[in-house]
Amino acid sequence: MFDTLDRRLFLSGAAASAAAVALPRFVAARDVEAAKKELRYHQRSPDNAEPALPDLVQSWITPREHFYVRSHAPNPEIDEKTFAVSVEGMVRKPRKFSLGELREGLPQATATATMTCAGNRRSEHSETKPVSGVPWGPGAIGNAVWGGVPLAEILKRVELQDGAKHVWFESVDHVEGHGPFGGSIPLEKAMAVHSKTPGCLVAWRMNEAPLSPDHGFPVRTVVPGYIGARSVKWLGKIVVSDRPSPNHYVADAYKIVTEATPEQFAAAQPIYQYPINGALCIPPADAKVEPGRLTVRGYALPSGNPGCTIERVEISTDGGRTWRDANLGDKSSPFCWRLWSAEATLKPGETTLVVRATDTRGRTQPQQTPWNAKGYLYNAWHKRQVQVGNG
Ligand SMILES: Nc1nc2c(c(=O)[nH]1)N[C@H]1C(S)=C(S)[C@@H](COP(=O)(O)O)O[C@H]1N2
Ligand SMILES: [Mo]
Repeated sequence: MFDTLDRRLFLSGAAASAAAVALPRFVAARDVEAAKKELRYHQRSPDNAEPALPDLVQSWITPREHFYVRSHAPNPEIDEKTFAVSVEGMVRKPRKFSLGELREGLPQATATATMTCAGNRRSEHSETKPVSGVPWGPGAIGNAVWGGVPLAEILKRVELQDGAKHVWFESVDHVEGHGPFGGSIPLEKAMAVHSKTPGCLVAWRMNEAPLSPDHGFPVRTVVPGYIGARSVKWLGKIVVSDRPSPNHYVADAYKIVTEATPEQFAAAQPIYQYPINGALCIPPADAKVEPGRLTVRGYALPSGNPGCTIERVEISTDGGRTWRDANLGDKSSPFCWRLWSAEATLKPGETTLVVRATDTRGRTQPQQTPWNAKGYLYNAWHKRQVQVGNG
């Protein structure tokens, strides 16, 4: 059933090209829900899951079944008939946008952008000193074609008041002890429309299909270049303000602190952009590697600066003493990862493979990432120890 649905949407999308493609009326939430996932679950309901690393680098666009899920609360119940996104705060014309309006009544755009969790690779922080939180490997990342209404178009329609500086997003979910999940971004980012790089979206499509419940059905924000936490799923409310949101996930989480104390959280700035990153995905940790030639594969993510792309990826087969260039995949654009591969000749025994990426801003993955109490933004050289042959 789902295959048919997907193909139909894909065909209609291709035929209609850039024009807005209306979601067929007969698509029910439960059909979308049937989308299968091939992920390793750290936790269920709320679902927190990442793909096996070899699956992650099979294609530049990550199919939904291999796209990580990071949720703080179980998926909320949605009534499509009454669902609307309200826009309020420092605007002259506060109002609601119905789902029908978001899908068919407003300008549509697509943005190809990589989503990555600030906690991606957290388990490597824990090797220095344990940190709590979902123990992510390097799989909390994925690249998708998002479709929906440019956030700037929505904000234009409600007319911003002078002094507006930040845009808050609030979900309709409920996180135990914290209420709804929320995000916040500077107004400048919310309004940014670059000629070559995608702006922010109030998205209802992912890879030519309606968003699935896991990924925020019916609508979510997509903030290219920023940590995933700013791309709020199950979006119910947008608030324009002169300050960042007081929501827990802006004020007291997603900040770099050495101790998780109220004082440190109050003093630190929210994380917005993600830094350069990269990881080795093939061979995976548990692979049996034979002596001889091996194709090593992985991904590299440029820092979330507008216009920035991956310029170079280097690999080492001796733990980082000597390096050579990897082959870069053809597909590369701002706010998107780049896949890479390299041929390595491995001798029997223990070998440490290492990767580091550099972007067009000259930023390179560091040899070490300073430890922080919440385990965010781990982006050091990625190392993989492999036993070649019987050793
Ligand atoms: N409502 C809501 N939105 C959310 C979250 C959440 O828990 N609830 N998690 C955020 C985080 S931390 C990330 S990394 C991304 C993950 O998006 P995905 O599950 O579609 O991959 O969603 C963000 N949006
Ligand atoms: Mo995240």
